[in-house]
Amino acid sequence: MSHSVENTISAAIIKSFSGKFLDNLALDVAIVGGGPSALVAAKTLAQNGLKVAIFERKLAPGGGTWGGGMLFNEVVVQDEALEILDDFSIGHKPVEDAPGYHTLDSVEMASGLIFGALKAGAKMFNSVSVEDIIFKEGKVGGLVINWTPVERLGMHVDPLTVTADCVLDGTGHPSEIINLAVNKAHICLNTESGGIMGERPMWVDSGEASTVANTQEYFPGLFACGMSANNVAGGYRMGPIFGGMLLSGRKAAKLIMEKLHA
Ligand code: 48F
Repeated sequence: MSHSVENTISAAIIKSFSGKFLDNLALDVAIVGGGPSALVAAKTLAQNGLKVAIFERKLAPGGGTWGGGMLFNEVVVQDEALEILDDFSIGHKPVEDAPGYHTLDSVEMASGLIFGALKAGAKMFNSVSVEDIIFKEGKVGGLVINWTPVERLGMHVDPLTVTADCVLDGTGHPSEIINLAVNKAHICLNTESGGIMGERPMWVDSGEASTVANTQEYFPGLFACGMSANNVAGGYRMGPIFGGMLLSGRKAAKLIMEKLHA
C-alpha cells in the first residue's frame, strides 16, 4: 500500500486536531460563545497562565461584532475601553465633535479579538455547540458538547464532555448556559429574583454600565459576561457600542482569576 500526499494531509489534520482536543478535555476555564466579551476574557485568562478554551457554535467566532450597526461595518467604543483595543493592536479613530467616543472597523475588531485570544494561548473549538452542563454534587463541572451540524440537523448522536473548574457564559442575548443551569439543575441564581431577570429594551448608557456591573459569578463556578450577564440580571441593551463588552470580558477574567487564586 503506497502513502500519498493526500494521506499525509489527512493524517496531519486528524492527529493535530485530536491532540488539541485531548489536551483540552480538562480545563481551568471553559468559555461558551466566542463573542467580544468572551474573547477579551479568554486572552486575559490565557496570558495569566490558565488553561482556557472557547466553544463557539458558529464556524466563524466573533459573535455580533462583524456586522457593525445595521451592516454598516463600523462600531463605536468609549475612552475607557481604548486600552483593551490597544492591547489587541486594533485601530480606532476619534468621533468628530463627540469627545470620548471612537469608531473602528468591525471586521478588524472581530478578527483582531480572535487573533489576540488565540495568540495568547486560548484554544478555539468552533462549529461546536454546548448543549448541556456537567452538574455533579451541586456544582457546575463542565460542558456537554456536540458538533453544530449534529445539533442543526437534529441527528440523534450522543455528545462528549469537557470538565472545567469555572464555566463562563458568553452566549450573548439568550444566556444559554445559565438558562440550562436554571431549567435543568434548578439552581437559584445570585440575582434579585433568584432566576433570570430578562434583558430590557434599548438604553445605551445604562446598558453599557450594567454590562460591566452584571458581569458576575451567578452560581459557584458559573460566571456570565457581555449580553448574557445583562440578560441574567435584567440590564438594558445598547446596540453597536462595544466598550461595555470589552470591559465585561476583562472583569470576568479578573473574577475568575480571583476565584481560582491564579
Ligand atoms: O452575542 P455575542 O456577540 O456575545 P457578547 O460578547 O457581545 C454582544 C454583542 O455582540 C452585541 C451587543 C453589543 O452592543 O449587544 O450583541 O455578549 O456572541 C455570542 C456567541 O455565543 C455563541 C454565538 O454563536 C455567538 O457567536 N453561542 C451562543 N450559544 C452557544 C454559543 C452555545 N450553546 N454553544 C456555543 N456557542
